[in-house]
Formats: sequence, C-alpha cells, structure tokens
Amino acid sequence: MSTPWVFIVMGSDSDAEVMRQACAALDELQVPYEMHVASAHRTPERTKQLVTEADRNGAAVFIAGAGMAAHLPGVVAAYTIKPVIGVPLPGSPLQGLDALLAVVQMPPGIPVATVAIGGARNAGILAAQIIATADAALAGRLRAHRKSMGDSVVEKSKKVEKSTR
Ligand code: RP5
Repeated sequence: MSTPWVFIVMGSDSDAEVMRQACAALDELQVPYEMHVASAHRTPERTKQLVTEADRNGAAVFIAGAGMAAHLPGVVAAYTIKPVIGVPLPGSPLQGLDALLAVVQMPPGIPVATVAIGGARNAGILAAQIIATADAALAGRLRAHRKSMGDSVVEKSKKVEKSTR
C-alpha cells in the first residue's frame, strides 16, 4: 500500500469482536488497514516480524489491543518510532483494569497513547486523526464525522425534550 495505512494487531482472536470496532471506524473514514493476531508472550518473534515489516511497508500508525497482562502495545512500541495506540481489553476477572494499567504505564521514552478499556473505535478515529495531519481530504471526512455526531445529538434531544413551563 502506498498511501499511509494503519496496522492493527491483537493478542488473541478472542479480542476480535472489540477490535473490529477500530476497523469499522477506519472503514467509515476510508483509511486502509491490515489486522493480525500476534501475542507479546505466546508469539514474540511473530510480533516483532509483523511490526518491523509493517513499519518498513509504510504503516503510519499502529493500534494494538490486548487483555490481562497486556504487554502487546508496549512491545509494538519497542519496534517502531511510529505512533502506537493501545487498547486495553476487558474479559479478564479484573474486567480490563489489569490491561489498562499494563498499557498506560509505559516507561519514559517509549510512549503508547492509551484509549479507554474496550475503546477500539476511538483508537481507529485517533489513528485517522494522526494521518489527517498530512491529508486534507481525510481531515474533511473527520470534520464531517464530527458534524454528523453533533447533528444526531440534537435529533436525540428533540425526541426527549419536554417542558414543564
Ligand atoms: C491476552 O490474553 C489476549 O489479548 C486476550 O485478551 C487474553 C486472553 O487470550 P485467550 O486465552 O482468549 O487467547 O494476551
């Protein structure tokens, strides 16, 4: 792919349902992406290989989602200087708080931009926003997306508005 694209990776196929929300956001914004499964712990060599290949092949932003002892986003960040967005995933007995703390507490020098527990949609939008800093057409689509969200809030308000005056 010659245009900037997003590399998405998750620790297990059990993460796919949540991580597909990142794909949905990128589809809506017409941003190309690839999605893979690779584990920081179970397949460390595969993780390194996928990230270094994607980096070499023009991936502009990396999204990594993992649950439990969620080291995948940090490991991805170790192999690239491109922006990495971490998605802490729920599903553990600690309901994702474990993953949140693992993803957000990166050591100084190796940042991971962390979204909310299960926040894969925001990860997709944030990745698009990063690419849009150098892509005016994509910036326009992001502005249109914001406007339609605002319009839908007004529409919802109309349905619930009630006056007691
Ligand atoms: C993490 O362990 C994965 O990201 C997943 O959220 C969790 C459980 O993985 P599975 O046992 O379902 O493969 O590494």
